[in-house]
Order: sequence, then C-alpha cells, then structure tokens
Amino acid sequence: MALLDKQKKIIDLFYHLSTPPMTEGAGEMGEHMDARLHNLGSTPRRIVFSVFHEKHLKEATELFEILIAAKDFDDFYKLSQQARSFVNVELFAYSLSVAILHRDDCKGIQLPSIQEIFPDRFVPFETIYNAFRVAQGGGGGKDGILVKIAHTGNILDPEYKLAYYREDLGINGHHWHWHLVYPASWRSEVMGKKKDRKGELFFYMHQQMVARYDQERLANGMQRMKPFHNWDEPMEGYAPHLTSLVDGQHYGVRPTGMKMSDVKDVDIQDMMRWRDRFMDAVNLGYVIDRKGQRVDLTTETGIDVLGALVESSYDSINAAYYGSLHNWGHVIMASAHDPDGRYQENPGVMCDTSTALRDPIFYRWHKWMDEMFQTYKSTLPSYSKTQLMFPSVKVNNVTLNASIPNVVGTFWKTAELEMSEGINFGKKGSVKCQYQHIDHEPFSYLIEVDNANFKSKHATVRIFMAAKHDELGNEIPLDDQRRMMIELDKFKAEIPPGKSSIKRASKDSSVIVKKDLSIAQLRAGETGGANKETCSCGWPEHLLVPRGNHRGMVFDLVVILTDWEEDKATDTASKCLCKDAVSYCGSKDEKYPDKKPMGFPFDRKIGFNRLSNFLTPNMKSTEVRILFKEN
Ligand code: CUO
Repeated sequence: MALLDKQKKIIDLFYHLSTPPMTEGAGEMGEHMDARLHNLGSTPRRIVFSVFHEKHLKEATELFEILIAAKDFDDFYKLSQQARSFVNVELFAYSLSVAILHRDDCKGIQLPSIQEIFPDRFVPFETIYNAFRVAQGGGGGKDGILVKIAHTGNILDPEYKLAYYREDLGINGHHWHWHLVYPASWRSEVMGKKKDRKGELFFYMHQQMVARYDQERLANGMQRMKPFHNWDEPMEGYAPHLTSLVDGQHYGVRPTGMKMSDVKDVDIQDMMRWRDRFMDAVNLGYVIDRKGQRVDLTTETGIDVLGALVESSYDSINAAYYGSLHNWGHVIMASAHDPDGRYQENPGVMCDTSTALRDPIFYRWHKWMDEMFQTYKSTLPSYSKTQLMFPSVKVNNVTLNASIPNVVGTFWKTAELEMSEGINFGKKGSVKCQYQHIDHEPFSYLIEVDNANFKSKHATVRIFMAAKHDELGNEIPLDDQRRMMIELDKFKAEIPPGKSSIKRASKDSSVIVKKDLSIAQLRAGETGGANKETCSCGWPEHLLVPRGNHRGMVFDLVVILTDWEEDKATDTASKCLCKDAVSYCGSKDEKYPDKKPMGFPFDRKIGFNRLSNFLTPNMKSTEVRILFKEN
C-alpha cells in the first residue's frame, strides 16, 4: 500500500476522536470481534485515561502490543478499527500512537498532532463552547470559524504569570510524544526493540524541563521553585478550564491548600517507604534487585537504573520493593480534590502527559525527583581536567549572532490550531482557535576553533546556556548554575588543522522538533520535504531559549568541544528518519547517539565557584542577553 494511502487510513482512525459517536460498543460487534481483542475493554469507554495509572496502563500496553504484533498493515488497520469502537477512547489514541511509532510498516507516516486529535486537552472549554455556538448559529466566514484562546486565571494567582508557558501547546505536545516514544511499560524483550538508556533519558529530559521552567520564572521576576519534598505541605491550586469532551466533565480543579492523600490503590505510607528505600540506595551506593542481589550504582550507568526505578518503568530493577514513586505521584496529585472518588470528579491535569505541564505542581514534583537524582550524582567524582579536555583543540571565541550580536530578541506571536479534525462541530468546514505564544528571532553561533593536531578532527559540539543571576541579582554559584544549564544544541563538526570556524543556526538545534504538518496538509499529500517522517517528539522551536526580560536578561552561553570518535555510540551511520530532537528524544530504535552521560559536563558536582576556573581550553563561554519586547 502506498505511503499516502496508509497515512490517510491512520488519519481516519483518529478522526473526531474527541467526540466519538454514542452508538459504538463491543456488544454490537458480537462474534465479529477479533479474538485477540477479547480481553480488552476493562477501562470504561468514556473516562479520562491516565497513562500514569497502573490499571489503565496495563490495558493500554495490552492493546499496543497486539497492534504492534499484527501481521501486516491491513491486519493492524482492521484491529485498530475494531478497538476504536469499544475500548476507552483516550486509551485507544495512546496505544494506536505507540503502535504507529513502532511498526516497521508505519515508517514514514506522520502521527497526526495530538493538539488536533484532542483539542479539548489544550483549549479552554469556554473557547470550544464559543466555537460550538458559532457553528450552531450557522456563523463563520468563507474560511470557516475562528475563535480566540486566553490563558487561564488572573493576577490574583502569582503563578498566572507563567500560564503562557505552562499552557503552551508545543511543550505539552512534546511531553505527550516523549512518553509515546518511551512508554513506561515498554517490554524490550517482547517487542524486540530496546530503548537505549531509557531511565537516564527520563531523568535528563525532565531535568531539562525543570531547568527551563526555573529560568522562565527568573525572567518573570519570580523565585525558582521549591521542590515538593514536604508531602504534608498544602499545594498551590490550579484550575485548568479544560473539559473532556469524551465524558463531558471538566478536568478536576485543585483549590489552593489541598494536600496529598491516600488514593484507592496506593497510600502515602507506601510512597514514603519507596522514597526512603530510594534514598537508602543512593546513600549506600547500591540497589537490591528482584533476587535480593546488590547492584552497584557507583558507575555511570547508575542513573539509568535509578531513572527506571523512580518512574517506575517496566525496566525497574525491583518494582515490588521500590514501587512506582513518580507515576503514583502524578495520580495522587491529580486526585487531590477528590482522593477517594466520592464526588465522582474527573482527575486533574496531572493525570495525563498531554496536560500535566499546565499545572504548577508538575514542575515542583519533578524538581523534587531531580533533587534525589542530583543527590545520587553528587556521590560520583567530579570530572577531572583530563576527562574534560580535547587534546590540542582550543576554542578561541564564541559569538551568538542575531540582529544585535550576543542578544536574542523574544516576542509574542500569533498562531492557529484546527479543531474540526478532533471535534465534531456538527457542520462541515474549518473551526480554528487562535492563540499567542512566545517566540524568538532566529540566531546562529560562530565558534572559532584552533586545532593544533596535524589532522582534521571530528568534534562533538555541545552548547548550553544558564541564567547568570539569582532572584536578588547576585551571581549564581557555579555548582547551582550547572543545574540550570539548558542544552541548546549538540552536533558533529569537522575541524581542520589550524584555525577554523563553525557556524550553526538555531533552527538546526538538536533539542527542537520541526513543526508538524497539519492533518489537512497530510490529507492533501504534503510530506514536508525529502524526510517524510516528522518526528513529533521534541521541544518546540519557539521556546528554544527562555523568554528573558525587558532589560535583557543575562545568561552564560557555554560551548564545549569533545572528541567525537570517543563520544559516538556506534560506528554505523544512523538509519533513523527522525533526525530532530535527538538530545531529548534519542534516536528511534537505535543507541542514544552520544556515549557521554546526559548533561555532560554539567551533570556532576563542580568544585569551582566560577565558570572561568572550570573551563578547559576546549570550552569557551560568553555572556548573552535575552531581550523580551512585549509588542
Ligand atoms: Cu513526563 Cu512526570 O513524567 O511526567
């Protein structure tokens, strides 16, 4: 079957999934249902699905494993059609997406964007309701209907300042896709595809989100987050203004002052035991596996073990003993307003990967986890100068070029989202919502290098950035600043003997994803160029750098060159069609392309207080400013 035909069939499977017809159900399929699907259907069809909930995830895993095992595309398509008609709607979308990403005969197919499939997870219900009213009144111009989104809340809530960031469609879409590429329940040995360093990437990608959020707070004149380590502390509130169209109920509102409570399948006591066992492991330097054997944590791979254990994923070394701290934390926080379900309220946004980033508590929960990972990292020795060096390679200078050198301008930009693919408005034609997001001007790096070797060398170029000043305007000590270092790019470059320069554009960054084609473009057969597979996972380009402030917020930009021959994970060229965002999303079905620990060289304690003392000749820093212009 031609790729375009497959693409259209996939789009059909997702069509109007936000508002599926009421008449469907397993009963109506009777004996025609494929026997492979007989066990499915335990999660009620029209409740909010949570990938963090053990029981939901179990059924979702069963479904995606069946879909991945289907013998050919036709078989896969038929099974998907049947499953669509009776399993939980959101669970179906999750499992179908995981299957598409992992079936060889789906290579080259673009996953329709989650924002278009479920606009109700991204767009306040007030906005969607307005669109319904216009549609019912027969309104809309020749281009269809256009309604506007506002960010939720107001200035009475101090966290409102960051609503534009937390509710950004791109970062929530990225998070959804990351968890599709790295499902917690992925069984490598059954699926035949190993997820390289999955636990470590769980740590690193979330650490980076936390670091980015903290710097967005500083840009807005706010304090960095306090990790959520005191589980008896009342939580800040959040009202998502989202309504799940699948069940017609709003996502739960958490008023300020609620606390974590026991939920149906897990107690806070369980969580405390798991946390203490985790910290014991960190302090003792080993974990205990399922057979009771000690597994050493004092090597570089320790973080991979701990990431899997905390999430916890299927790879957890001993889930019975270390539990599932992170996933249950999401469920508990999502249920804080109705922990025992007596009001039959929907969970809050923390229950789902495509909505969780909207809630301020998400970042504090993950910052707490990051504290634990950092406690572990601090048990490893700091990098020696020899480990940091690239012999005979020196970086003489680095400049960030934009309209003003070493200054990046940021501003508001208007964008639109098509909602009629996901939602049935009862009328043909386009129904779009318009929203604003932060964007930055394009920029490039100019790195001047001196290679004193007689031969050309291949370098891994790593580029990071972190805020220079704290809330009070004091310089941030390096060992704190290192934890705020956000990765901007990582790439391979050839450096000839002698002096040369490396140029790199911001749009080519290894952390960002190129914008997905819309479903309408995919239907029309557009492919987005020679590389047909857009990858969906990746940080949005418009938020590559923090917003900065009106005065021009000061950051240290650091460039590090290391020996690519030592860093490369394999000798063979990558076959992955997805070349976007490898830093945060890895290289699909291949080894993570960089052997160094993720976040190197800022992932371990630094014994110096100033950046200049830490830098070896193969590194260079420069001060840059990010200047935000409101209009
Ligand atoms: Cu991505 Cu808590 O894992 O959200």
